[in-house]
Amino acid sequence: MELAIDLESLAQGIARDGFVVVPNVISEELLERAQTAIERIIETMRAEGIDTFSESLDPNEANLRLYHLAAWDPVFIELLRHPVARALVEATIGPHWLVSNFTANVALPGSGSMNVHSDQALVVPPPWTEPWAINVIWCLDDVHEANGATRYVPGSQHWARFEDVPGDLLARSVAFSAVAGSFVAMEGRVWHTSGANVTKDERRAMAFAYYTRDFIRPQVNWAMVMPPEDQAGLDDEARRMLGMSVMGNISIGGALTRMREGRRPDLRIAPLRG
Ligand SMILES: O=C(O)CCC(=O)C(=O)O
Repeated sequence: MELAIDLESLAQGIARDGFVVVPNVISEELLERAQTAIERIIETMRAEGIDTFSESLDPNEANLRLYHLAAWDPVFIELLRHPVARALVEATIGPHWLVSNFTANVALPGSGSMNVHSDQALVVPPPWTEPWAINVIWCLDDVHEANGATRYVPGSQHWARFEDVPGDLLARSVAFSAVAGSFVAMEGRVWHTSGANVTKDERRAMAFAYYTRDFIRPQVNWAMVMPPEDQAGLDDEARRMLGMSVMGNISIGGALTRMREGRRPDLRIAPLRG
């Protein structure tokens, strides 16, 4: 299924519009496993007395917030490594990235919007002149305006500082629409929010895989939230994505490295003086 996808035009869509919707990108089987995992996490949180309401984010308890999904169930690591997601992450923020966070927002009828924000502005001070972050938003249900699909502000990826941000953000925002099993790849500078779920009986589950350039400290310290026995089972690639390699922040290089330009084109070599 992935073979039919034109990655270059999807990446161009993100560069032009700030986002792209990739429909039906996973199998029914993978979608069902992710949906089941979300249900299981909610049950476990309730059983263990972990609050699903995040008072700092949401206006009422109809939004269920699930954090650090990759530490709860390996199906989310599978989503993090999805080849189309990864290709769009790398086309947008380059080859050196980490998974900063992976959360779900399950919006039940009656849920309202959070504050409109840009995810890059949460982790990097202005000016925001290029994308250093990207969200791959997995739609685990059909999402549309009435059930509270994520809303984005068109053109907001061009706002470089807080002074550029207008006051009427919600009025300017537009809802995404996608079927379950799709994702929306949205670069980190796009201002957005959750919609209000005004349906009587529709649940809206979306999971936000948030990738950032690797010099930005991730929002989650994966080594602290993932049980040691699960960490022991991770392969090298998963450890690298989650920032659990032995070394960190060594990818850019600079004057310290003795690598010769050309041998490692991924390293930027600063000229040595004198
Ligand atoms: O749930 C949504 O639609 C948006 C969530 C979001 O932007 C966030 O959690 O930062």
